[in-house]
Parts: sequence; structure tokens; C-alpha cells
Amino acid sequence: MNFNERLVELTFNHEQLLARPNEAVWGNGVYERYKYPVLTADHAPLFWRYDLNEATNPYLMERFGVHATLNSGAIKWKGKYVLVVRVEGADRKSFFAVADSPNGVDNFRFWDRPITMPEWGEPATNVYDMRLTAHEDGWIYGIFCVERKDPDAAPGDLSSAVAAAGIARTKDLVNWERLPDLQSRSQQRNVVLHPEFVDGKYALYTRPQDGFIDAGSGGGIGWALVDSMEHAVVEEEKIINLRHYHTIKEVKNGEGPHPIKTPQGWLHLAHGVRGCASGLRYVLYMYMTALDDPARVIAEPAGFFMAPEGEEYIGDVMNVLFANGWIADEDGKVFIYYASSDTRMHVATSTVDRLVDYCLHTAPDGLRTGLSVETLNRLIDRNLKK
Ligand code: BGC
Ligand code: BMA
Repeated sequence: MNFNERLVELTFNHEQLLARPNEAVWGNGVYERYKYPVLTADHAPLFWRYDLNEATNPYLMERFGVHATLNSGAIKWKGKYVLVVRVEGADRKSFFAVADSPNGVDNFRFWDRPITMPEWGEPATNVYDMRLTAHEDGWIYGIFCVERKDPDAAPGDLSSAVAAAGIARTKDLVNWERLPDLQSRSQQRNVVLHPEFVDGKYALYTRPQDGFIDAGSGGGIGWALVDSMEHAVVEEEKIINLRHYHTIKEVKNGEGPHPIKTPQGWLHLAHGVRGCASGLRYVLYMYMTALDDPARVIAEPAGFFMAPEGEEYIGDVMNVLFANGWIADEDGKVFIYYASSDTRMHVATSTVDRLVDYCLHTAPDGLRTGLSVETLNRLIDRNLKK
């Protein structure tokens, strides 16, 4: 195939993929999954991956490898469903890029250029997992993990890293003003800005951790009020959603996107991690907090809300579902954007009413097998009486 034939074929296949209609598949009543992922590495524009000039690229080969599209922040913006995607290159570095869709479930297309995120302090080795918040102060904030090599790593230790929460804000998703990283006594990943002021302050969900990987004594999802986002300092942090022995979040947990406000309380989506023979298993779970106090848990169904299924198990980092973006429409429909195995982005849909019903009417975790059997027997009793 010559250059031009190859280009025609590449362009045709790419357009077919981008325009492919998606459809909901039968669900468990809580949400519907979709037949196809909404974004994959193959969705990246051809002009990101190929040098399209025959003189400098006669074989029309890839010159920049895009490896994965994962952990995306989400926002409804100018009538579109917008994702700020973690795009990972073949070089393991990830960066942010915006993609939008007219309907939230298919036809996602990347904007022409990735986000050029200004640096703050020591330039980041990597950035990932942005949470977007349209705050009532008028800015759209993006909080993301900034990873740098641990300056105290012993010679020869090329893995130890330090995680911090990077903060940037924008009005157009193209031009970002970088603010100082969150100052905190511990390392931080999974920091999320609550959309409203609380007692006149900015409110952050945090996830203190002892080391880069190890949440250690950081007991779970934290909550901290800060005076300003231009100089955000965590003075006091309280843990609002704890980890527990022998649950889906035994090893780690972290807030997903910022919670959705409902008449019954704030709806939260989070991830929980446990260890097993095949490594860390990441699943999604939900909980609710009080409307008058977003830091007070009022409901938490037992176990996971979503865990990997089928091809979702397979990818760069197996056995992982991760979500840091969802969109609640005015009509109550909810679009949950989740990544599977650090490889591709999917959507699941539900409604605010169904998710609230799920949180309020699914039994909590009794933390031991005997209580799980009691819960099950109560349900069986009611059903068999009918
Ligand atoms: C990876 C993240 C991962 C983190 C902790 C980072 O180097 O890029 O995807 O969450 O390590 O394992
Ligand atoms: C991390 C997260 C994600 C990732 C997950 C699994 O701790 O912050 O970036 O999806 O591990 O690799």
C-alpha cells in the first residue's frame, strides 16, 4: 500500500470509529453499561500520531504512540458532554486533553491540541486524574495528581515518587492558570473540590497517604476547609469515609468526581481498593452525605457499585475501574464516566433518583459474614411471602 492508499484507509477507519453509534445494554436496574467504550487510544487524532507528510514519513508510520485514554474529569459545558481525559503516551507520560460529545454516549472527539498545563514549582514528571469543579466562585477548577521523583530516594531507587495535588483554573478549558500545589503535611492524591462554599470556605475532599502508594495511617477520604485556592493549605483534615478490614476498600479509597447535590443529600462516587493474589483490585462504590453537612455520611451501600466485567478486566493495569468524572443533567439523567484497567473510557447511565434509591435502600456492610446472611434472609423472607 502506498502512502496515499494508507492515508485514505487510516482516515476512513478513524472516522468510522469516532462516528460509531453506542447503545445501552441491559443493566441491574441501578445503571446501564454501554456496548462500546466511549474513548480509546485509537480515538486520538491521526495528526497527533502520524507525521502526515510523505517526504518526512514515507512509510506513514506512527511517530507518537498514544497508549491509553483513562481517568477523565467531566463537565457539561456549552451544551456538550466534555471530558478532560488522561491521555497516556507510549512513553508512560500522561497529559490532559479535552474531548466532547453531543449526547454523552458516543461521537466523542478530541479537541485539536492537548492542554498545555503550566508548571508550578519543580516541573512534574507526570500528571493525571483531573477532577473538574465549576465552583460557585465562577471558575472551573481542575485538581490533579502531580507526580515527581522522590528527592530522598536512595541512589539506584528509580521508583520512589512523591504525589501532590496540583491546582489550576480556567474559564474556557483551553487556557489554564496554574495555582500553587495544595500544601499538606502528607502526600495527597485524589483531591476534589466541593462545588459550593462551606462556612464561607473552599471545601476539599482529600486522601492523605503515608507514602506514594501506601495510604497507611491515612484512614480514608478526608475533608478540609481552606481559605483560598490561590494559596490552599490544609491545616486540619478529618476523615469522613473510613477504610475497613475485609471490605472492598480495605487498602485504599478515594473520592471520585465531586458529589452531586440532590434533595436527599450529596451523592458521592468513590473508588475502593483491596489487595489480592493478582495485585490491587479497584472498584467503584457510592455513599451519601447530609445536605447541611457534606462531611457527614448518611448512607453507604455494602460493597461495590461497579466492578470490572468482561474486557474491562483487561488492560495495562488489570482489574481496575476508576472514575473521576460524572455529569448530572437537568432532567436527572446521570452519565458516569469510568475507565477500565487504566486503558479506555466507558460510560454508564442512571438517574439521580435511581442512585439515591440505591444508596438509601441497599443494606450497609455489616462487616462480617453472619450479618450478610441476615440481610439476605430478610430479603428472601419478604420475597417468598409475596
Ligand atoms: C501511576 C498512577 C497510579 C499511581 C499509584 C502512578 O505512577 O501513573 O496511575 O495510580 O502510580 O500506583
Ligand atoms: C491509582 C489511581 C489511578 C489508577 C489506579 C490504578 O492510584 O490514582 O491513576 O487508575 O491507581 O493503576
